[in-house]
Amino acid sequence: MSAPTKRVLLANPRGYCAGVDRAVITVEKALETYGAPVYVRKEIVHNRHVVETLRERGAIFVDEADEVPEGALVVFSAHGVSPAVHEQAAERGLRTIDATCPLVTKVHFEARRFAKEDYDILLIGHEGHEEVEGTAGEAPEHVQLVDTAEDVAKVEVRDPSKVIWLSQTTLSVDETMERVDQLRERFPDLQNPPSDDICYATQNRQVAVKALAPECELVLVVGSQNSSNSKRLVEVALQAGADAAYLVDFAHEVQESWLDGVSTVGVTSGASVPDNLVMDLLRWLAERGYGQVDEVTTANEKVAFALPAELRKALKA
Ligand code: 2E4
Ligand code: SF4
Repeated sequence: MSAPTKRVLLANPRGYCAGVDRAVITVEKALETYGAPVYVRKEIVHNRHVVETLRERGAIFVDEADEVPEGALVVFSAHGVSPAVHEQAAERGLRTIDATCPLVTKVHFEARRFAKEDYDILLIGHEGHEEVEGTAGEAPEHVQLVDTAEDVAKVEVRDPSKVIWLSQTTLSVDETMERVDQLRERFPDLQNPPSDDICYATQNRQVAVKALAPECELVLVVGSQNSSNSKRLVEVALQAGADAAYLVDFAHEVQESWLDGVSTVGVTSGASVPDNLVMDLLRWLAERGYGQVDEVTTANEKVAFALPAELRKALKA
């Protein structure tokens, strides 16, 4: 009997989204334009390789704006910041470039708008994640964070006819809808956001991994441990029928034993992952007999965002 064919199913879309591309280019251009060091509040995107590469070029990553020397230049990460962080930066006389993804900014607008209309806002998202800290910070008096199913029972609202849910941009679509159903059982008049908060890139990457996972004994997701959207791809792959799924930053982290008895390996990557890391993984797999690569395409992305206005102005000058 001949051995079963070994192959890779490669998800498309995968990797960089428009918001990450913009944020990474923002730091690169800031370094070129102003010279090192350029301070960056938090990781510009949640990817070890990206952060290390920018650090080598002169970016200094800090946790808070008060670690930046007065008058220096600081870039805010793609995940967004609360108004309090903008105020803190202004107090220290910092020059700022805001690399918040426009699709995160859209959710900030929604939070401000519904707070102004005096809604109770139920923000579905992961406790402690920078993005929900920024969004909630737009209207702390009006926002309650709903992370787990247990949180649903803890919610208290002033007027059950004036409640809306919003969400983090990088959640699992299915899990979020579960949470919404649970919330709606408690608050039947719960309103939906005016448009999807889970962004196009998050949704497209989940659809692509769902399409290939049922055929895979193993799915490898390239991405970092602190990357919400990358972690969700592992969960979605498992829910869609993959026998096993793992998150790895680099090809060398894949354990040979994961390949035992595997004929089809699914490969994808999070929205913060440069494609050269996926190419490294494909080479690593080819060296082990998985040289046949078939792409599974479920969407054709054409989204692009202009660079932050502060930077465009400087580049024109
Ligand atoms: C900003 C918003 O949010 P997550 O942890 O998935 O961030 P990551 O940096 O991995 O991905 C890019 C990104 C940035 C996603 N949403
Ligand atoms: Fe923006 Fe979506 Fe990319 Fe996040 S994953 S940076 S919200 S496009």
